[in-house]
Amino acid sequence: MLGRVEKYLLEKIAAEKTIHMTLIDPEKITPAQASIVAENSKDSGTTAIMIGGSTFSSQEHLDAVIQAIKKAVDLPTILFPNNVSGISRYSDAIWFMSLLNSVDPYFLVGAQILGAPLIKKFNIEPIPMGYIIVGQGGTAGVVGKAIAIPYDKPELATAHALAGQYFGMRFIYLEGGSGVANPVPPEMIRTVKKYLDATLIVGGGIRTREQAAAAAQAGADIIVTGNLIEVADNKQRIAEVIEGIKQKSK
Ligand code: 1GP
Repeated sequence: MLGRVEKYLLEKIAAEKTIHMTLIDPEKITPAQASIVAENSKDSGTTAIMIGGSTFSSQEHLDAVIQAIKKAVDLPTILFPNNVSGISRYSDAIWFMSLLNSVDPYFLVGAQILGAPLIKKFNIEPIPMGYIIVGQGGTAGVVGKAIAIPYDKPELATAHALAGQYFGMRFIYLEGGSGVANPVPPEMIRTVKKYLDATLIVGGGIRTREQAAAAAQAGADIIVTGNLIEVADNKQRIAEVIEGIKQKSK
């Protein structure tokens, strides 16, 4: 049976075609700032809040950030962990993810084995997701020891995505890397989407209405933005990205 958060996401995608999620990196923000970002993002029309980063934030701080978000908005929270330390009892759900193009078994299945008992204990909803790093890959690529798939090799991204699907992962994430200059190209999204029978998430370097519209039109079901919350006019900028998604939605 599907969990509550996954069901909510699928219903939103069915109704709106493509949805937006805001990624909050706990390392870069105080709990008070996180509540403001969550409120602003909700006002702009985001569907859920993801929490995670590529480097380290203390467990205590992560817990405080999530508690602040939960207090501020009634949107679901989904952990986006880079390691076992990215698990918090206060989140509704967690991307139970494997970095499919990592050369290190720790990021394929090792961290997941260490984290699984905690997820059970805390009763967090696990949502199975295959994570694929493409293009420059940013910090996530380095930390996760991934062999990033070049943007001009959409067929390789498709092979990874299909492998994830056949393993039973219901979500596939094409990650260009946080803050990268060039987001995942529409051609790669289109090719993966054509063959994939899973929900497709795209993120990394999406900053404008046009980029979001192009990703939505190419077939992204979920578009994630993280860095955008750091700019002064973040509320406006996130609203523009969501407008782009709506205008050009598939
Ligand atoms: C990173 O895909 C996300 O994991 C979001 O990237 O921070 O560039 O929006 P940005």
